[in-house]
Amino acid sequence: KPGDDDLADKKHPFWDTQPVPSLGEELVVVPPDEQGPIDPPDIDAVKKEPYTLPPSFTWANVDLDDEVQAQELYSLLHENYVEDGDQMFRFDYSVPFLRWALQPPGFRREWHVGVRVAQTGKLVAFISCTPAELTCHGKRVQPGMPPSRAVTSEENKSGTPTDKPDAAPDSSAGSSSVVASDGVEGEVAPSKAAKDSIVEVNFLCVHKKLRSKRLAPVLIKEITRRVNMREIFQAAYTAGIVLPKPIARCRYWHRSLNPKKLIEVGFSRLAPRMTITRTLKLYALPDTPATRGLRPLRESDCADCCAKLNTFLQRYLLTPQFSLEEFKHWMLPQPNVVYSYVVEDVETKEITDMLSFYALPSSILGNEKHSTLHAAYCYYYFNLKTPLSKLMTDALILAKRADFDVFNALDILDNSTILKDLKFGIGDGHLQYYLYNWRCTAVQPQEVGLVLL
Ligand code: NHW
Repeated sequence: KPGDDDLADKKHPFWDTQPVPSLGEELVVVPPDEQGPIDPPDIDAVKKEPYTLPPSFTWANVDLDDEVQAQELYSLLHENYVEDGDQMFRFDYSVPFLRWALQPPGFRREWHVGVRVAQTGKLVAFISCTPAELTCHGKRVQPGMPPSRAVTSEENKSGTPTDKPDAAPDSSAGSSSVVASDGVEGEVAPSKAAKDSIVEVNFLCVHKKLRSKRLAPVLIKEITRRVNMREIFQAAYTAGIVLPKPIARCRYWHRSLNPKKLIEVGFSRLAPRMTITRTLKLYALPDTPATRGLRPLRESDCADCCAKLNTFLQRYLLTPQFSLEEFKHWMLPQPNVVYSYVVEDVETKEITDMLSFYALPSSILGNEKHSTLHAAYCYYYFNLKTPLSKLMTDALILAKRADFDVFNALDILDNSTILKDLKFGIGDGHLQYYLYNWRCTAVQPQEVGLVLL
């Protein structure tokens, strides 16, 4: 997601009306008792009818189980989603990736919000969200909720139930919400399971031909309304641009795996006084991982690994917590989507470490030789025994072996301790983290434990 600080000094006619801290607001130290919702939850104030779109457009939920609709969303994003500042690359999320990203436990089809041209049916805009559990400065981001339902190592050891109740039964079927002819749910029963969550918002996209017409604020208000209808009043999201107001400002770092191709497509440049031969040597990696006992994550590892990951993530000030069902969804390997490995101690059989990365290619715009940049992105890990530099080197080797051209990581988690040693170079953009309707002290990148796709 490209960096762009230009908006920082501008007025924000839309965002200035929303429950977010303003850009001028000081978030260096927000006292604990002032951390929490900006607007109190008020279900009665939630508008019951969808927001009005400009004439000739209609709301239409996108059903990713439907091949045609999944392909339509893919095409909208393939042609119109995030580009880098120089317009050389554009994210190219695959259909299986979109299904993975948008259909976790508890997902709702009404939160896959599309806008179509009424006459032609063409999909021209989209926004989505999925439920998640988030902790910020040790506090659940969702007021008045019982303590975490997520499983931790301590709970796991003491044998307490390790999973939250099933997600709302109607979550994947979409059948219990009354869907009107314009594709918007009518009457909505509050869902108990969903109330435990906040939402993570992603894939906001408006067709290039419809930009700067204030459609984005309508999409954001409509998804907010649909989430509020489920009695959820907080959200998390990231963006390359500066909006009111980031809770964290992070940077992407890039580790070349296929330096020749990266140079050919203009992703990187030959460093001064470097030849291509020396560059290839600099970034060369062994063929096989070095850590004994490293193997793909299996279903039978999940209860243990979920608990260990949740406990590990509690070191960070902004962090998700996963139920077992969510962990399985997000971590179990899927080719070309998500890759997860564990280290099993060869003597004790105990799992001591986990690493994962996800596959997010970018289209290469206007290059005759190459059309796709295969990028792996560092995802969640825990390391209870293996040093992080060794674990991450294995991640690089595995990504290289799976034919990725570059391995990307943010300076979140403990990543900044190893990035330079592992020959990552800093990218030119920032990635801002935001919370909607939640005021709290801003955090440093190394205090962020949340990865959004
Ligand atoms: S960030 C990726 C966003 N998508 C892209 O960059 C794709 C390419 N760009 C586009 O499609 C990951 C358009 O440029 C978009 C804006 C649609 C971005 N977040 O319609 P107008 C996410 O998906 C504000 C939030 O004329 P446009 C996270 C902008 O500041 N706001 O612009 C999404 C201005 O408001 P202001 C953004 O260029 C999180 C207004 O939109 C934004 O035609 C969403 C202008 O609208 C962005 N990335 O369309 C928030 N980009 O006040 C979720 C621009 O400054 C909030 N804007 O005048 C929580 C909701 C749920 C709450 C639940 C309780």
